[in-house]
Amino acid sequence: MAIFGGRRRNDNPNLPPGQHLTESFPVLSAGPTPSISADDWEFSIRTEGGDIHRWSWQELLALPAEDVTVDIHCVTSWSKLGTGWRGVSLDTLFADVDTGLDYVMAHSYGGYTTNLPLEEVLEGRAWIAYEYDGEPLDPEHGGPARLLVPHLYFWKSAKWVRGLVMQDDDYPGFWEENGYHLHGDPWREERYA
Ligand SMILES: Nc1nc2c(c(=O)[nH]1)N[C@H]1C(S)=C(S)[C@@H](COP(=O)(O)O)O[C@H]1N2
Ligand SMILES: [Mo]
Repeated sequence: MAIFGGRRRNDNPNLPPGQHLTESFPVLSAGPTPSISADDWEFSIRTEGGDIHRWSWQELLALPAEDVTVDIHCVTSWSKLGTGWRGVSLDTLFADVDTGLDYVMAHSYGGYTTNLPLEEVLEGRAWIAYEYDGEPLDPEHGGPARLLVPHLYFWKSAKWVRGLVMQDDDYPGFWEENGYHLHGDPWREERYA
């Protein structure tokens, strides 16, 4: 650890400023873990005009899946490098979605929300993940499925995700309304508004 211009830096090029490494996998939830059975689970994308694209659990599993290894960065300052996930790319889910809107609000079972620009969840940058480290995703980490948007702080990766709603503007979600940054890029330390 060295001090440059009063700013804390670290020697690991994969570690954003102000972050430290953790080997454990902390659980951070604003409320209780909702329990959703696979039979009741559904994921949807809603566009302007009320158009709704829906996937049941079986339909999600039938889509092409990707195995991704990514670094995750929590705004509370822990980072975990090289985490392994399996899930469906949002490119796949958006393939037949026709929208002129530029923002999405992710909604979770349990009520959590978080906002994202559409272009930042496309082109291989976001997934609906249902396995972690080769195992079904633990309920406390968002199982049966969570959003995974690893290039932004981990609060953007909505656990127990149930759908995305297209928005005409970058309206704040749960943490963004409570002082977190609208965007959340860890490399720019976009922690708080
Ligand atoms: N539905 C939901 N998703 C959520 C949260 C939450 O409270 N509810 N917390 C966010 C925050 S602040 C972080 S850091 C990560 C934590 O994920 P983890 O518990 O799997 O480490 O989930 C994010 N997604
Ligand atoms: Mo977080």
